[in-house]
Amino acid sequence: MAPTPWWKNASIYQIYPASFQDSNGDGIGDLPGIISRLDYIQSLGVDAIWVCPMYDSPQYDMGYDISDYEAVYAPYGKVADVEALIAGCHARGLRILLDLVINHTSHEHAWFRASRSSRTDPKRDWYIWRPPRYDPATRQRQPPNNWRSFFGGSAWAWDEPTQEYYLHLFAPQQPDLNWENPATRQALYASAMEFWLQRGIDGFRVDTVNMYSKPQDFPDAPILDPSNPYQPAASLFCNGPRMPEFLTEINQVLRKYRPHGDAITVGELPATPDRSDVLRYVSAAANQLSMVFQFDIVDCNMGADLRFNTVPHTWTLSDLRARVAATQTLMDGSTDGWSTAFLENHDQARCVSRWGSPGKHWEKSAKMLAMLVASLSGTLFLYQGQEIGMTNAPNHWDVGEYKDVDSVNYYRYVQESTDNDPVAIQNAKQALDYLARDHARLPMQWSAAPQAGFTDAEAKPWMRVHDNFKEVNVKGQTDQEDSVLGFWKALLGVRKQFPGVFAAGVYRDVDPENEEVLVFEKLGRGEKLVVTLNFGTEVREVQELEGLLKGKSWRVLVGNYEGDGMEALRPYEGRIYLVDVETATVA
Ligand code: TEU
Ligand code: CA
Repeated sequence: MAPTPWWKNASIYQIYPASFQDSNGDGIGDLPGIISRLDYIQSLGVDAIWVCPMYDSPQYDMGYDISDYEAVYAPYGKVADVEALIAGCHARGLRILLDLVINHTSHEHAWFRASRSSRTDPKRDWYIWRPPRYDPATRQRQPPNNWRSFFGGSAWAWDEPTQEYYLHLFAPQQPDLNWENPATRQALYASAMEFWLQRGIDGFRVDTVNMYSKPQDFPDAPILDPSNPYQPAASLFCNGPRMPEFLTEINQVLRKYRPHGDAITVGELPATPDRSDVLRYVSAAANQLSMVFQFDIVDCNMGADLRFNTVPHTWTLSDLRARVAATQTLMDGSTDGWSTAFLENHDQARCVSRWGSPGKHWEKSAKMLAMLVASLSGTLFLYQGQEIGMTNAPNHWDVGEYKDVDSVNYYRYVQESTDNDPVAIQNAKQALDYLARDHARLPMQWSAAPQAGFTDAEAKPWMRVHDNFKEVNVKGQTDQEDSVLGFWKALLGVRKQFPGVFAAGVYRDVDPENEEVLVFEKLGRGEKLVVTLNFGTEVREVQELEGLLKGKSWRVLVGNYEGDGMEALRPYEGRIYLVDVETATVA
C-alpha cells in the first residue's frame, strides 16, 4: 500500500493577513506579524498554514483583486518577508499554502490596463469583452446578458472609451480573465504560480476554482428573481467544459517544481452541490485537485440566490446534518476522492454564532462544534480565532462597522430598492449581523491588553476589535487548561493519534431525524468513533448509545463535561467515544 500523503491527515490553519497581527502600529496586520506568531501556530499542533492573499492590490475585495502577482501589498511587507515566512514555517516543520486568485485580476493590473487601452491592443483578448445589446423597444444600451455579479448588479461593466462591456463575476474592479486564450494562461501560470513555487511554497488554495471555463455564447440565466434585472448565473459559468484541461495544465506546472506530488491544491468549489460533479475534481485517478472546499455546510441558513436573503437562526439540525453527511460521502470508501472539513473561513460568520450559543453556553458550544468538525473525514481546516471561540461582532454595533464590499453593496441595495423602508433595513442589518463576511475579519484577539494585542494601544485597527476581547483571547486561554484553546489542541492531538477513524473513517449518521442531538459513527479498521453532540440546552438521552458502544471496549476520548461517559447529554455537551471493535468494519 502506498504511504498516506502528508496532506490527508493534516490540519491546516488559515491566516487572514490584515487581521492577524500588526507589527508596526498602522492598524493593519502584516507579514512580520505572522512570522512573530509562528511559534503559537506550531503550538496548536497543525501541519500547515494557508495565507490569504498578501499580493499587491488596491483592496476593493481585500486582496482578491490582485494588481501584481509578483509583489506584496506594501502595508503587509515585501517579497523578502514572504520568503522569511516560508523559511520560518519550514524551520518549524510547517508547510505553507498561498492563495491562487486567477479567475480575475484587479482592474489596476498591467494586463487589464493594456486590455482596456484599445480594442486592438494585443492584450484586448486577455479579458472578456463584448458589445452591448440594445433593448428593441427603448433602444437603450444593455449588458450582453443578464448575469448578476456575486456582489450585486450586472456582471458586466461598460467601458466608455472603447465602447464595450467587460465581464466581472465579482466587483467591477475584478475583471474576469479570458481563459480561452492560451497566452493568458501561460502568463498566469508563470506569474501567479511559478514565481512563488520557485520560492518554495507547498501548494495553493485555489480561489473560485470552477469558474475559468465559461460558456462562450454567454447565454442569459433563467429568471429566478423577477424583481431584479440581473439573475444569479452560477449554474451557467461554474464547472464549464474546459475545466479538466485547465486543471491538467495547472498540475503540470506544480509537477515541474514538485515531481513527487507533495505540493497540493485545495480548490474552492462554489455552486456545486452534486457529489458526482465534485468527484470529477477530487478523484485521485482524475488528477485534478488534491481536495476541495464544498459549500454544503457553510451555506446552511443562507438565502438560495442571495446570502442575506434569509431569516436568521432558522436552520434545523436535520438540515445541518444532511449537509455534513453530503460532504462526508466523498470519503465513504466507494470512491478515490478526498475533501475537507471546515466550519469557518474568511467568507463566513463565526460558527459559535451560527450553530452554537455565544451567550451563556459560549464555551460549551464552542467546544461542541470543535468536536463536530475535528471528527469529520477529510483534511481539517481551522480559521484564525476559531480555536479560541471568537464570535460574530455584537448586534448593537453600527452598520458602519461593516467594511466588506459584499455587505456594503447589499445594504445599499436594500436602501435603494425599498426606498429606505425601515423594516427592510432592519432585516438587512439582522442578516448582516448573522452572516456577513466581516465577522471573520475582526482583529485576532491575542490578549486583554488594549486593542486585544492585535496592534498598538494608540493605533486605530482597520476593523474594530470585538467588545469581548477581555474574556475571549489567546493569552487568557493559554493559561487556563480547560479553555476552548486547550480543547482544540487536545482534539488536534487525538486526530493525529487515530487518523484512520478521524481523518479517513467512514461516516454514518445514526439518527437522521433527530432535531436535538447529532449522533454519528466513524468506522475505521478495527476501531470506530461514536460521536454524540447536543445542539440544545435541554438534557438529552441518546437511546442508541448502548448499542453503538458494543465492542471489545470503549472509552470517552474527548468530552466537554466531566462524567463517566454514559449519562444523558447536558446543554451543548459533546462526547467522542473510541470503540475497539472485534473485526474490521470497513468492507
Ligand atoms: O469566494 C468566492 C465565492 O464564491 C464566495 O464564497 C463569495 O465570497 C460569496 O459568494 C460572496 O457572497 C472567493 C474568496 O474566498 C472571496 O473572499 C472573494 O471575494 C471571491 O472569491 C472573489 O475573489
Ligand atoms: Ca502593520
